[in-house]
Amino acid sequence: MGLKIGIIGLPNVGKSTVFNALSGAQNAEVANYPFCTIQPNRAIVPLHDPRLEKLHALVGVPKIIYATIEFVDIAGLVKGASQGEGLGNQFLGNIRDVDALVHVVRCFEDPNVVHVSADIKPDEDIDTINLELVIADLEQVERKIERLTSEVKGDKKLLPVMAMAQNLKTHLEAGNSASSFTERSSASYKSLAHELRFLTAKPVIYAANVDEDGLAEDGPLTKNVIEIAKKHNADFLKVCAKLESEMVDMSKEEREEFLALAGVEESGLNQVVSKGFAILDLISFFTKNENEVRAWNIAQGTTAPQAAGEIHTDFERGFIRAEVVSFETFAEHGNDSALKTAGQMRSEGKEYVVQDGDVILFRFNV
Ligand SMILES: Nc1nc2c(ncn2[C@@H]2O[C@H](COP(=O)(O)OP(=O)(O)O)[C@@H](O)[C@H]2O)c(=O)[nH]1
Ligand SMILES: [Mg+2]
Repeated sequence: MGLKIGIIGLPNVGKSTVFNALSGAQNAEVANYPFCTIQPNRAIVPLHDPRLEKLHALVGVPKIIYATIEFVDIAGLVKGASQGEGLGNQFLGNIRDVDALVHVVRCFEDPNVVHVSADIKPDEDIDTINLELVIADLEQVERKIERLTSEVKGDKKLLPVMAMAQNLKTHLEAGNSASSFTERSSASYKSLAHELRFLTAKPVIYAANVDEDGLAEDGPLTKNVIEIAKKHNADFLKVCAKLESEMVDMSKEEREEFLALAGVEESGLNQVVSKGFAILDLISFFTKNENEVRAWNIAQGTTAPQAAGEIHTDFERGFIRAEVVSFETFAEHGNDSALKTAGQMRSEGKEYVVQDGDVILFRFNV
């Protein structure tokens, strides 16, 4: 599954610094002026999973291939972006392509780094960005209503969609996001959302970018972000982008020591990746052969043939059955022959819904 998470926020809040640390490479230029990152920058980030590492050790094959998430550093969101300010429209298009958003909010004080407004007020900064997203969605809905106005004349079945679009328009006009629209479960809304891919319907994680002191203890700016995340029913995490970027070239041990010194247990970046994965409602399954063990991301509820299709479309078409064992059971027995002797390897058919942590061997015809 091509999972994409967009990093958004006002200029100079630390998006590219977070992105660089994530990609581990300094390929998104970090600079102290707005609009530095004009092209969207993309990084493929592995999703570390201790289960896969254990599997790798047990199976003893050369390669370990993690499931990945793609991060996109999206620049240029400023007040007026939806009206084309600061190359705004182009950036809004980039956001439409992603599955979830990490909204970086500046909570560090540094007189050397220019902020877009005189003071750092997280709630106002967040509102500025969110309002641009709402306006962009509103424009989509308005254009859709225009199209529907002529289409309903020939097709009365479109009337409920039209009514829904009108309701949604009213909802957005009041400054609300699509994710708080109460009719989200209706078929008409779903067809609109599927077509228009609302920016404000995407799951959001608010990431407070704090200074070193802010990591150990929440300051007033961070508390402000936490409050807003609660209000929006969104996830929250804290990251010190500057610190993370200093850790890029360190070994695992050095990093742990460094984090301990800063008074934190888990790196903010790890949380960006793991919360990003969690928010997308995904699970992982594992495959293995003589060369590699590998993890794959799938949505909850994916059937065995669909999961096989993640690996190769031919696998889905020619699917016969899947030999399945849970990670825990595999780890308990240690290898395939022990599993078989114990009668623990299950043979599953087309209807089987893959579970998180399944170790699977697909049988198929080509
Ligand atoms: N003091 C401090 N400066 C930071 C932090 N994160 C980013 N910066 C600086 O803020 C400036 C803008 O960062 P950048 O990542 O380019 O912001 P972007 O415009 O949101 O992509 C750069 O000079 C960074 O070094 C931080 O956590 N603390
Ligand atoms: Mg940037």
